[in-house]
Amino acid sequence: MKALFFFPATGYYNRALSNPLGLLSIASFLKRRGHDVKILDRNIGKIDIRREISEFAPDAVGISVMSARGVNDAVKISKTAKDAGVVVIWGGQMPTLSTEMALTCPYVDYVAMGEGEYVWEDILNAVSKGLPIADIPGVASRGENGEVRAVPCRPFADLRDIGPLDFTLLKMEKYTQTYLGCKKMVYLYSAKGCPGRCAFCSNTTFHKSVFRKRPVDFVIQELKFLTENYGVDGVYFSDELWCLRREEMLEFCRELVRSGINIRFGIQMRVGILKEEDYKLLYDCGCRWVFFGIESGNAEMQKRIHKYMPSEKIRETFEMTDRIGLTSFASMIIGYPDETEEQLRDSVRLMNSVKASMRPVYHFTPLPGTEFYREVVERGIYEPPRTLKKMSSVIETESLGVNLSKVPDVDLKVIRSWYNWQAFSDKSALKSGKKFEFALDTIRSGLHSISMQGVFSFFVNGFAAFREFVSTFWYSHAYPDIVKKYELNVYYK
Ligand code: B12
Ligand code: SF4
Repeated sequence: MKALFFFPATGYYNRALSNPLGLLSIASFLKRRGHDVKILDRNIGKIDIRREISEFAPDAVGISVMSARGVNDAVKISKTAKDAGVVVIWGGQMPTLSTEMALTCPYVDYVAMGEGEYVWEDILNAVSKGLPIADIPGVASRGENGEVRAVPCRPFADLRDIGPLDFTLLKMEKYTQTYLGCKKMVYLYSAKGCPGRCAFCSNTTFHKSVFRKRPVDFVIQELKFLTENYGVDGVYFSDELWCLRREEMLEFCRELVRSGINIRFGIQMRVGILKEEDYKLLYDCGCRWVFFGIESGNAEMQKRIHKYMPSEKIRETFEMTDRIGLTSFASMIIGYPDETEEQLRDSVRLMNSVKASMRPVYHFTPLPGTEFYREVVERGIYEPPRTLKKMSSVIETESLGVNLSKVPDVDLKVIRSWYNWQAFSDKSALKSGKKFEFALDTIRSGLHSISMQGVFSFFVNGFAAFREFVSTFWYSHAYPDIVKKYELNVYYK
């Protein structure tokens, strides 16, 4: 059977293009099972949807909708596929967490919820035998009266059964980017989920707070393939949590050294799991950056978001990574529901007292599938978008969509812009010591990403990038009173 997968265009996006791992995993799995598969990423190059569908003649079209950003293009692809008479299935985070909303699109036949590998295999088998798709575990559909009917998902798959990624299914050369000293960095995943229950994060719903590590031999095999065939010299492990147990780290390091692969990599970790000697070992094996979500510096807020991370422990961790020479990221969320100026000041204080190289700050966004989303909707203080069109205008976490805190909008914008500007104007402490490394990486990857989508998009997206730059500059320079109020410019030793 033939399956054609699309990754929708996200429009203007200030980050580099990155290889769609979810679709790659599904397609690799199906290919190994004898199906004919193709992945088309609408973010790289111009893709004529109609022509591709007519030439490939798929039995079903799958669209990966990661967030609200992909919705507009996903609708466009779905309409074209439906016009061609092909079954259309949406999957990924957005349709899993907002299933009813996804099914309001008249061109979507089904939503496949959760992990896509086995449900797709079932769908292709059903299509080949003419059996009903709506009865398959993990499939949601509209009933006769328009009501949503969802069959519960299978239990999570064993990641060994899902198998390794087949990178030949993507144009990997289009996705390599410069990043923190790497000339050709790509995304890879080595784990799924996280045992955490943070109130703002959809991991609790999507991964049911279950952490699963991929077999290390798959990851090593993939690293080998990437380095040998595409000259990849860096990998960003995009897992929510790279490792939960020290033994997993030890096993990876041992196997990486044994393989002889020479690569730089970055990971996302939680404070308190690894010790200094572990980070030292990771550094010796090629790890160069570690991302920590510290989320808030206020004890009460830490409790409310279920992070329970003492500030002292956070500071110790950053001192440790600093001593080792790792580039470290301390990431914070601002504008939580009911957050006060005092609580925000505590966050700024913590941010400015940790020895982090970079301090990314994100605006709180009520994401479907999260505890905060349910809470603010129930309390009636947040009116979620009721249509796909409205939903697609929500730019999660990067811009201030809705402010549910007790802090004025402008304060939130100044705080985020302040830290962004510090990174952009080279006032961060990147460990490579290269001048304006972050700014140059951002500009290079931004230009690469917007140049991929054709001349018209280049100008539209270029203008959006320019507007964002001006806004960051403005908010970080034009409000000295707010900078003073939160002591944004006071860094502690
Ligand atoms: C890597 C990553 C990125 C990369 C994207 C790389 C890429 N091109 O795929 C970058 C950095 C560019 C990125 C950007 C954004 N991201 Co992001 N990202 C992630 C991250 C950390 C990992 C995703 C991943 O690759 N996982 C590994 C693969 C194997 O799993 P998967 O993607 O979930 O795919 C499986 C299933 O979802 C399903 N599936 C996927 N596609 C399809 C399609 C079909 C048809 C079917 C049936 C099934 C299916 O099957 C797959 C295999 O099992 C997740 C968190 C997470 N760990 O899930 C956040 C996450 C998906 N991102 C998120 C957000 C908010 C964003 C941004 C909006 C951030 C921003 N402010 O700009 C943008 C949106 C970009 C977009 N395209 O819409 C949220 C989404 C929340 C939501 N939807 O409500 C997440 C969940 C993080 C979080 N907890 O908040 N992201
Ligand atoms: S925010 Fe991070 S630590 Fe918290 S639940 Fe989500 S993935 Fe886990």
